[in-house]
Amino acid sequence: MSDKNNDTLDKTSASRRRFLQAGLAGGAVLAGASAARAAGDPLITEVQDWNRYLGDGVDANPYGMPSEFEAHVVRRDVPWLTADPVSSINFTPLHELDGIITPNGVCFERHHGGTAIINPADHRLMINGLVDTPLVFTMQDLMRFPRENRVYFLECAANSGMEWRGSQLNGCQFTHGMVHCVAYTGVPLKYLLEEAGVKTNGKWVLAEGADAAAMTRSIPMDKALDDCLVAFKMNGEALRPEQGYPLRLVVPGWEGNMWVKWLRRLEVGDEPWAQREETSKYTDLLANGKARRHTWEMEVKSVITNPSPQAPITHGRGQMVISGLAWSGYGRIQRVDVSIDGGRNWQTARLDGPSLPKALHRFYHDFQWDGSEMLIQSRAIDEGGYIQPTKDELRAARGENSIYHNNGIQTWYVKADGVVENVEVS
Ligand SMILES: Nc1nc2c(c(=O)[nH]1)N[C@H]1C(S)=C(S)[C@@H](COP(=O)(O)O)O[C@H]1N2
Ligand SMILES: [Mo]
Repeated sequence: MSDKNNDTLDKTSASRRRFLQAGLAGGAVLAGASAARAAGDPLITEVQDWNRYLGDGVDANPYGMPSEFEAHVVRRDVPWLTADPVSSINFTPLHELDGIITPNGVCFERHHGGTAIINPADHRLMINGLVDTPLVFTMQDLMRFPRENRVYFLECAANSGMEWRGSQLNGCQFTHGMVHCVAYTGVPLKYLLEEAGVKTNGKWVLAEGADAAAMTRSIPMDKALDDCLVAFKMNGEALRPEQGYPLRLVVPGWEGNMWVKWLRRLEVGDEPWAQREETSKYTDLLANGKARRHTWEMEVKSVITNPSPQAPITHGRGQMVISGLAWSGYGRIQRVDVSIDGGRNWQTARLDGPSLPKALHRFYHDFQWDGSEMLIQSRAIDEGGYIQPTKDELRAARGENSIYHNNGIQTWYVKADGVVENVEVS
């Protein structure tokens, strides 16, 4: 009798397992989400305060802020990297975000001389050097030029730099959080240069910031005329002060350092200027003692944002989602592969959301976790066919002295209890 019952039970649970596997897309039956389980739950059986009392009126928040329960979703820094906050860096909380757009309040900040506070009425943009007519624009002048809206990622060349010699920081916010992706509104730089009239020997543009660091970078004329923007809005509203209010240069796909904030001057010249930020910094020292310079493009890269060390698995085995970001300074992402066994086997992930050139792409891998340890990795391929390298491949090509342009494949070690650690496999 009891044997029979056990048989029946076994059959039931076996067929239920099959259903869970086959019924992924429907998602109707999820472990832990059944109505029966909620039967004695006071959150179901009793009326809650927020259901009983009136809430705040429309005047409570003239400028809306995230829910108080999202207070942990903030930029964070790494104390040993942040000896002096005016020349430092904080990181985007990638593991708390989804989709492809970074909310303005959590875009990572990198500044060399603190945040300049500029009244737009006092801001000027000068174009000088090898031009027919040197010009000075007010913000109002700029509003008279045709403007465009485009979504781009900005990645600091030093993103993942602390991981060159081995895994170190425990969280994708810290290993990969020097990136954000924003919808910019701005005037194509080409229109402003055309207005000034670039002389035939004008081959380079020096962009200069109005901050205390007066950041300067040389940009080749081809790029300046191609897709650069002089932007004043991010995600529909004015740039945040930290992001260069009232004006910043957008240099799509190229290293963040060139995206000069608080943009005050563009000088046209016939050769690069060899400024600090393109000689002693933002060059890549190779094993043979020579340095790569003018390494502008941010090459194809990806990272799994969930699960990750700051975002462990808390729901147990069964149906789950691996999620992450992929991007390439050369264009669109064509494909992302995900591995759960340290790169031995790969599955094609599902790209979702707009696929825009030089923007973040969101990927998902929906699968059944059997509860055993995993070494999870993602590997992106861009539309040019460039495949994201392993960290070993990267070191074989560039040695171990580099800081910048680390686009190697990241590994997260997921333990059976769902806790995640930053590791490397070779
Ligand atoms: N004027 C100015 N522009 C600047 C910087 C700066 O310190 N001053 N930092 C650069 C660096 S190194 C990076 S990575 C990006 C960071 O942009 P964000 O603060 O919007 O993330 O801005 C760049 N533009
Ligand atoms: Mo940077």
